[in-house]
Parts: sequence; structure tokens; C-alpha cells
Amino acid sequence: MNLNLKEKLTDACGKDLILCTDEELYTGLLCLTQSMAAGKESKEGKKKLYYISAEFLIGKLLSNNLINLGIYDDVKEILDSCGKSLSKIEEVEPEPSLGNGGLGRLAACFLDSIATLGLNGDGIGLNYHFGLFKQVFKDNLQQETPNPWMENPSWLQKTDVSYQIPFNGFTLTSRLYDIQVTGYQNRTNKLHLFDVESIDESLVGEDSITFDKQDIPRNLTLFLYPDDSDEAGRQLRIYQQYFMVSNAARLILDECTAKGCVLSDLPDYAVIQINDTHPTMIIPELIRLLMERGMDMDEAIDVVSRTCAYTNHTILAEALEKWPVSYLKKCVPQLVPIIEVLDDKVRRRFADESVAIIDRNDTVHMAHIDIHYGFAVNGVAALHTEILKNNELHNFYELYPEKFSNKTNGITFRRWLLHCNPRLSQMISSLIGEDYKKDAACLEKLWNSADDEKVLDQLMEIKEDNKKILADYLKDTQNLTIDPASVFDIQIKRLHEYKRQQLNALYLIHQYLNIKKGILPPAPITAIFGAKAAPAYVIAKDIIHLILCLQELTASDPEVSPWLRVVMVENYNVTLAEKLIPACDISEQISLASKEASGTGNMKFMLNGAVTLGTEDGANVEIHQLVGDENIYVFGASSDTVISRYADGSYQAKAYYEADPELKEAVDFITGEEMMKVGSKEHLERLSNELLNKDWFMTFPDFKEYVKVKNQAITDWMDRKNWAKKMLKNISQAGFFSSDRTIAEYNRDIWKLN
Ligand code: 26Q
Repeated sequence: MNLNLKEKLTDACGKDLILCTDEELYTGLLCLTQSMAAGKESKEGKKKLYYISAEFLIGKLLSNNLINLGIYDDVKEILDSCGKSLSKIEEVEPEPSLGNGGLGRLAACFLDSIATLGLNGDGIGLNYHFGLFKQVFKDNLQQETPNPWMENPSWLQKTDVSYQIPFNGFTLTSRLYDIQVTGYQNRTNKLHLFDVESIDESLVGEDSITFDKQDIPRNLTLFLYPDDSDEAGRQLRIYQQYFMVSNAARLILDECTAKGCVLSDLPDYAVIQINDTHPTMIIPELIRLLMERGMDMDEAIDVVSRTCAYTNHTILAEALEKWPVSYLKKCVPQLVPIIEVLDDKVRRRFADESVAIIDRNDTVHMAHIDIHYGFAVNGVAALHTEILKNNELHNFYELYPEKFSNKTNGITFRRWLLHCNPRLSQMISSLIGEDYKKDAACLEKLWNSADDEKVLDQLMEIKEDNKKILADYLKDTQNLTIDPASVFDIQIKRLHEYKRQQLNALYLIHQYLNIKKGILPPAPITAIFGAKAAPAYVIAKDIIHLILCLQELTASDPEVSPWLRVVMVENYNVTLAEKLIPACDISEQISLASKEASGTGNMKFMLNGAVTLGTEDGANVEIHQLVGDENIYVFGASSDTVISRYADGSYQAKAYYEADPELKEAVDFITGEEMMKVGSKEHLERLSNELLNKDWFMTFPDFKEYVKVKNQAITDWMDRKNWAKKMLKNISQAGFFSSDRTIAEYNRDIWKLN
């Protein structure tokens, strides 16, 4: 045992470990890791990356830090010897849910990889006091309650950095808090989170996420993106964004000048990665601050344009940020003249109205600022980048082909394999050594073991164990009953129509009806969902209602429950993902082709030996290419077909409904007698009408093939050995999706850190 470490931990706890409560041990471990991480902070490197993002969905940090500092096994052994359980101590830590989903989680994986590769780069964002709302189910409906996470002790370290941030008619004092970001066996970087000194948590009630949106000084950093369904919510978003970027710009300029940078040389000292358009205002704000410090406007524009790079994460029209000039005038008037000049310069160069920054309706297109006044634009998967170049951003691509590149997303293997699936990672280590932890491409060596019976048996055993662990956990924490002997089919991601949880639900209804008719599925199925819907997203909440009703129906029907269980876990978050993913057999990635920019859950499942059932969308396309037809289940209309269906407006949901009796039966069921017994007429009828009259994300055309391919996957799962081969081949090809690879590409092509 590492006695030196035991002594340090005892010191940090202030008493004998045996006498400590789990809370005291958590505090001790937090202090210990913070001091060890501090020893690895580094100021090396002239040029520094600033990754600015409105979201960092970091998840719990304790285990991750122990792994990255190389002391996880030692700590576990020390605790075991004192009769303490590290996993129980992990439960003490609240999860910081400072993000909505993919984009925020990606930012967190990137920070891990930046530190692991030893790069000089920090994150900058906001210190939301309440993360994404906590989801509670009542009467088969989602309710939202506040989700505080800043308890004492916390990972946040208060700094003495503070700025005065000017708004229209008032000024806010900011305060910077830092969270250490430990790299795997490497340096420690920082996540800088800015907060408002005047924040007032008492504005938030016990069980409601509503608050006074007008009182900016007291609420600016209270919540991760408040509801933006009304004008006050949208304006609060602008206040948040400006507060974030103005602080970021000041910090960057201060750090660079402290290193001796003359401001005209800024691009040699700093590169700013703009994570979607949420931080776009940093471009006009930096220009403004440089002018305040004496630079002329043309030079300021040139300097900033050589410093900023932009990542696009979505092509959904409604998520592309556009702000009325009137909102900006009201909240941040100092930026308006600068944005007007930026627009004017664009209009002088290009006659094409579609690339203007301020359109004819006096609306500012944030992405257009990034593309004209940044030096790089990237998409997040190969297909996504092609769609940007050929469709959504085609006119920009014609102007600046050299700015565009693809950077397929990735995930950190430290969290999404070593931490969440220790047995699998031990098995891999014993087969191919430890190199894959730092060089994920080494996983390919596993392909050679695909005919080794012993390896396949071991792999299946690990999966079975993980399924049992999940079943116990869901029973203990959520009182959900699932059968580890059934096939675990999992769809976990934000609830959105384009992700098509409703298609999965239609399949489950179809299975339910078949079972009632005596037609049994090839194997017992457990369909697991986890998803939060935006509080104002009506149809998304109706879909949750449908799934929860199916959960009740399948659980309470003794004819059905041995063959089909539908469960929706409550309050899906990073911590739950870490438990669900290692237990999955079939990974549902069924977005409408062309709509999911990349997806990253798909990569986490693959790495943990699940087989993908998916459309040719986002990074699924690259998964398919890597594993080959044998090791993935693909279905559905291609992105080209989808794009042309939208273009010619030819899609009619009703026609598919009338033509396919099985589809019709499933859709009718939503508003049928059984459902009405457990559900609400209002919600179910609204959802059914939406599908029949609109079905904007084209679930009906893909239904038939989805049913067929999914049934094939379940049949194939029964052939255990063959399935284990598919699992192993998926794991062996997952190395490409390490965020270490992604970050190395960003650095090679965009950041060029020295
Ligand atoms: C925009 C305007 C007003 C209010 C909110 C927003 C808003 C908020 C969050 C728009 C977008 C987001 C988040 C987007 C997101 O998470 N995109 C996902 O990014 C992942 C990482 O690149 C991809 O893998 C996913 O495919 C993509 O959906």
C-alpha cells in the first residue's frame, strides 16, 4: 500500500480515516487532489488557447481527478483497508450540470484532452449557481425544479480577478472562480468561470425555476440559459453572453500583456475558439477594448480576425442565433456601432444579401460575424461539415473555402472507459497493455482477438455484470425494475423531435401490440430512455408523457412485462450516463439524417461494446465506415433524400399513415383506449395531431425499415458469440473517437500552439 499517500490523506481529513464519515473523506480527497493538481500547473508556452463556451458539462470531478493524477487505485486500496467505499464517497459529490447536452459535454472532454496533450489552454465560461434543471416525474409528466451544486467544499477556487462590466445604465462587478483541469499524467490547466458579485440566490424558490428575469444584477448567473421562450428570457441570454465575453476579453488581454505582448501581436499570444455562436460577441467586444486601448479600428478588426476561430454545432434553423438590433441596443448598446461597421464592410465587399451581418429586418446573424471575422470555421463530423459547405453555409464557403475544415468530435477515454467501465479497461489492458490510455489508436490491436473464444466469453461476462449493476442501481435509486437477462436497448440524449425518441416509441407500441396478439419478440426487450425536454418545448414534453405512459402500461401488464419493459430514468445526467452506457447492448442513434451534427453518445456506447442502431447521420457515418456493415445496424432515408424532401416540400405524413397498416395501428394507439387510462388526453392528442399533420422530422417514412432492422438486431443479439464479436470489433475501432485525436487536429490545423 502507498503509505505516503495514506498519510497525506489522513492529514487532509484531519483524523484517522476509519473515524471519518463519507462526507469528511470526500472533503479530504478534494483537498488532496487540489494540492496535487496545483503542483502541475504550468505557465509554459507563449501562445495560449482560450476555449470560450456558455456550457461546460463537466460532471463529477473526484474520480476523474484521481485517475488523471494516477492515484485512483492507491486511494481505493487505502479506503478499502479502512472499510470505506470510494463509490459511496463519489455519491457525496453533487454533479455540476453546467450544460445542456452534447456541446457542453464536448467542451468538458476537450479540456481533459488539452491538458492531457500538455497544451497551454484554458476554458472560459460562466459560474451558473443552478445548473440545468432537475427533472422530476409526476403524473407521467416532466416537472422542473432548481438544481444547486455549489456546496462547501467545492472544486471552485475564488481568485482575486474582478472586472467592471458596463451595461446600459448599470455596471456589474465580476469575480473569477477557477476549477483545476487535470490532464492524464500531465499538466493542470484551468476552467475559468465568471460570476457576478451581486448575485442573489434567494430569488430562486424551493421547487420552481421561475424568478424575476428583469433584475439582471441579482440574477445574471443564477441559471444556465433560462427559458428563452419570452422576451425577458431572450434578453437575459444577451446579458449573460456579453458578461461572459467581456470578462473573457479582459482576462485574455491582461494575460497577454503580462507576458509582454504588444497588442498588435495578439494572434501570436492567443487563439480564441468560439464554441457555437453563444460567445460570438467576443469579436465586437475585443475590437472595442482594443480601440479603448488606442488601436485604430481597422487594425483592431484585423487583429481580432486573426485571433478567433468558430465551431458550428448545429444546422437546425431555430438554433442559429439571431438577435434583433433593438435587443442589443437595449442591453449592450456599446457593441451596436461596431457591429454596424462590421456589417458595412461586408456589404461593401459582397453584394450577396445572404451573407450580410444585419439583415433587412434589422436582425443580427451571429454566425455571420464569426465566419467573416474569424480565421477558421469547422463542423463537428464529416457529413456535417459537407452539409455546411454544400448547403447551409454554401455562400460563405464560396467566399472563404480556405477557412473551412472538419474536426470530427471525440470523447475522453479517461471518463468514458477507464472511470465508467473499470472491468472492461482492465480486460483491455491485460490483452494489449496500457498504451491505449494515452494513444487510443492502439485499441485496434483488439481486432485480432475477435476469434478468441476466451476473450469473447470474458467480454460477455463483463457486459452481463454491468447490466446487473445497472439493474440494482435503478432499483435502489428510482425503484425501476429491469431484467438483466433481456436485451438492453438504450436511447439517452436531450429530448428533441429531430432525435426522434417518438420513432422509438412507435416501435415499442408496435411490439406491445404484437405481444398482445401473441407474436413475441425474438428476445425480451428492455427499452431504456433518459432525456430532459426544454421547459417550454411543448411537443418534447408530450413525447416524454407518451414514453412514461408506455412505461406504466408495460410494467402493469403481466402478459407484456416478461417480454417488453419501457423505462425512462428520471433526471438523466452525466452521472447516470456513466452507469447506463457500460450496460448497453443496442445504442439508439436514430436522428433524421442530416439533423444531428455529430452526436457523441454514439461514440461512448461504441467504446463500451454496444452496437449502434442508427441512421446515416453525424458521426454514425464514420462509425459505419470504421466497423463495416457487419457490425452496425443502419436504416432510414439518406441525408440527400431528406434535404430534397424539405426542398420540394413533398413530404405528406398522412400518405404514409394511410399506406402502412402497422404504422397506422401504432399511431392510433397513442390516442386509443389503453393510453387514455394512464395518460392525459390533451398531451396525447396534441402529439398525435403533430405526427399526423406535420411530422416535421419525418418519422413515418423511416418506420418500416426501423422495425425490420431493429428486429434483426435483437435476433442477432441472441447469437451470443457472434454478437460478442461485433462488440469487440466496435471497441477496437473506437480509438478514432478519442478527443485526444480531435484536439491534436484542432491544434495542428487551427490553434498551432507552440
Ligand atoms: C440557441 C438560441 C437560443 C437558446 C438556446 C440556444 C442553444 C442552446 C444550446 C442552441 C444550441 C445548444 C446546444 C447545441 C448542442 O448541444 N449541439 C450538439 O453539439 C454536439 C457537440 O458538437 C453534437 O455532437 C450534437 O450533434 C449537437 O446537437
